[in-house]
Amino acid sequence: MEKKSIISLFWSLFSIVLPGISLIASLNSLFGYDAINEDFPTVSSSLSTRAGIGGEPLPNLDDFFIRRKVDFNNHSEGYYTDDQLKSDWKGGKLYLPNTTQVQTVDGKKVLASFFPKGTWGRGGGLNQWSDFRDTPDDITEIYWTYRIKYQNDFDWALGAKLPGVGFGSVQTVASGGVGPGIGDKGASLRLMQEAGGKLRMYVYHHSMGDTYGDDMGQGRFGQLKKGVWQELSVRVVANEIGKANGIMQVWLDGMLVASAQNIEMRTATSPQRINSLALHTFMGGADERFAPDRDQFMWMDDVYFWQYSKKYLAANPNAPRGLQLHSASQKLYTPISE
Ligand SMILES: [Ca+2]
Repeated sequence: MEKKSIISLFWSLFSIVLPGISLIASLNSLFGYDAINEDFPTVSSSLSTRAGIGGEPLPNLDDFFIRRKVDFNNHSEGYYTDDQLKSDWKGGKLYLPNTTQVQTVDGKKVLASFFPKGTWGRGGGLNQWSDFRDTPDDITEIYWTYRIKYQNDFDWALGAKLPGVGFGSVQTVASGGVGPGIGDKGASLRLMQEAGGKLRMYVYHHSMGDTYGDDMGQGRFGQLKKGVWQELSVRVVANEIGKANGIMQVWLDGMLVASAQNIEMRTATSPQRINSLALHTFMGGADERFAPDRDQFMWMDDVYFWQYSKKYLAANPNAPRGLQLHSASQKLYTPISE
């Protein structure tokens, strides 16, 4: 009884202290781009402590500044709820009817995108936006990493969206065929799963000549598999104003599979920072060519939006930063690297 009270007192104190630490980190970051390279040892080590309580193996979280970590482990199975979505992503609302579920797959709680046969767009999967409003809008370089698995007989159809980011607020992000050009809207940078399980960049940017997103000259790349977990990572770095020199790089299972350095994500008058989070897994496109020929699932887990910590960058001068490209020979080190 007494021991229980002490533990509950500890947790009460812990839950008060944690948001306080995050707030301090947020305030630090208000001072602009350089704040990305500020050290966040307090935040990182508290994340380590918190994750360590579960007894799960840990990457060295001191090496990362984690903007979002979503593992679905504390959710009950069943249809994904607005409350779960909000607690995972700090905002957003599920489109209805929602088909996304929390399931246990290979012994792990994961997010299951369900695509009913013959549907596309909002017929299945996630079609949500969220944002980084809980952290200040100072992000000009970010990585995202997650595990992904397609069911054994998944029908790739003509393609589906995969998660990404947007510049500026959700309301002003360019997507859904607004081109050519995007005016003063914010760029959006996502991947698409294409026919045959290939990948493609899907970018709305300021020098865009087409109505829909651009592949930035990268064509189709990589090869997604069915029936196995794969690790997908993307890196985005904002361009210098007046130059189309922004970066997008993609890794599949640790191998660099595409690398673009020709993206104009911002102009002098458009949104400058990465504020928005595209939680997109839907099939499409906007017609039946994107519809699967069967009911099917795609699973995701351990979704991180992250940056390297200042401590890590200082200790690893060869780690790319800013407008430096990550080379193919350098192994990508992520919060879920094994
Ligand atoms: Ca999980």
